[in-house]
Amino acid sequence: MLVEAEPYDYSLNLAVAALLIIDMQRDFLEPGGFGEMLGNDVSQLRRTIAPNKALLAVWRAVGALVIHTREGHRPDLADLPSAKKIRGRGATRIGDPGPMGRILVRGEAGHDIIPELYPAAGEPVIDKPGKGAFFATDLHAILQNQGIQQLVVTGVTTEVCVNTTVREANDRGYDCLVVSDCCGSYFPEFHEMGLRMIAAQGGIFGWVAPSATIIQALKSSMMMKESAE
Ligand code: TIU
Repeated sequence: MLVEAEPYDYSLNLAVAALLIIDMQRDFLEPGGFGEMLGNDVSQLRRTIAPNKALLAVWRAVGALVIHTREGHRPDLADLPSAKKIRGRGATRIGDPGPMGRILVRGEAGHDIIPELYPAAGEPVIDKPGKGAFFATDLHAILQNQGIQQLVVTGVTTEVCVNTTVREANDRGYDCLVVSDCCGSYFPEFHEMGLRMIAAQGGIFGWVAPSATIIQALKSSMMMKESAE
């Protein structure tokens, strides 16, 4: 199916496509977590919840693969580089206690995915120690094992974990379609530029389209499938 996108139509093939939802965690979207600890206004990200919910519902209805990621570290912090721990010179750091448990530590409430987008049984969750979802994870192996070639990418934040992941995916041969309103940044101008950097130069890293266009295409394909049956 063709999805109208920047810089040109994206040819979405659900048999080889996965929806990759990046780091929609309480630590980034709710007060008291890592995002706020870095000095950010978390309300900037919350506008992405409703469109992600709508896209996720339709994606699940068509029966295509959904993968979630979470940024965070082992409780013993053995996988936390000192450079990452001390960066920002903040009073509260990764691993320190916060209102939702230890900041960005696996198993803590703040590290988990927000209830609105909680993974369904059987949907892989990738725990990643870095900004990119491929670094030090089994994401590439999981995608290869399922024959995935296309990634529809959403989540936070546009210029940090979404951009890093899309760049990593691009170099590994995946065609990424980034969903503009399903991504968000603490900085609106970085969100805008983060998306433009992906689609510029003929789609140097991938394609960009709004969720409404993708949802429309998915619903049309479901209707065509039903009428053929
Ligand atoms: N700070 C910021 O914008 N993002 C992160 O630290 N991680 C993700 O983007 N997930």
